[in-house]
Amino acid sequence: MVAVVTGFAVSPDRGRGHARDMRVRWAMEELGVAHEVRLLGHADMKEEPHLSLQPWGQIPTFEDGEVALFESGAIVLHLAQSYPGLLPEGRAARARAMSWMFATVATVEPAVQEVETARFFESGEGWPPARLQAAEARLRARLQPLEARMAGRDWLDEVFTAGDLMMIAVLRRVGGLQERFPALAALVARGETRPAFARAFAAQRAVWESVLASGRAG
Ligand code: GTB
Repeated sequence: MVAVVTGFAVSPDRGRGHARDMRVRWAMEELGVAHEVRLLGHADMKEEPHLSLQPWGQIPTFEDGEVALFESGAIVLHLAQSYPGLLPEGRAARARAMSWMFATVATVEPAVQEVETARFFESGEGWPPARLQAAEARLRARLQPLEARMAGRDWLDEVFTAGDLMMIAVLRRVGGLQERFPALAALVARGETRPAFARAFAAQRAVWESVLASGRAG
């Protein structure tokens, strides 16, 4: 049996690998999990059977035999616990890796998303400059301690873990990282050079290339 993950049929990220199926695809490539991707249009996402898998009609979801999951962090954690390679052996190091996973989705990603919402998704909706600046300041406050932590390190902890994978997937969406947070930009670059990342990126990119070729890009 092959695991199935869902992704956008026409991704608003235009093939940049910024949507949350990318982290699941990447984790599966790191772990050697055979999988297929079920591509969904917007209407498919908001009706059954997808709604039974994801209450808000979002991607990604994950199905593997009797396991059906939503929430990208939960999916990556499930994968990391099911196959060796993304969580260290030692109990303490394993627990720290999970902390980084939760820190990504609970502490860093909301700040990234708030800035994205203001800058891109709701840019025409008159966000007052002061509110945008406040969102930018909240994001900086999340990223500065991470930048400091990365001094002299390759990864967030001793070895590459699911915590790095999650954090890198989110940091890729931050504009001007190289200029403002060079150590985080280096972390992202390190992640992006991993063969598993390249395979996952190419797979989602191929979906966008076929959208372009078929004239459905909009
Ligand atoms: N907490 C959930 C998770 O981590 O799985 C959030 C899932 C989620 O936000 N999914 C988004 C979705 O399905 C796609 S990834 N949105 C459609 C909807 O809600 O109707 C978010 C995303 C979208 C687009 C870009 N982009 O264009 O760069 C980046 C990220």
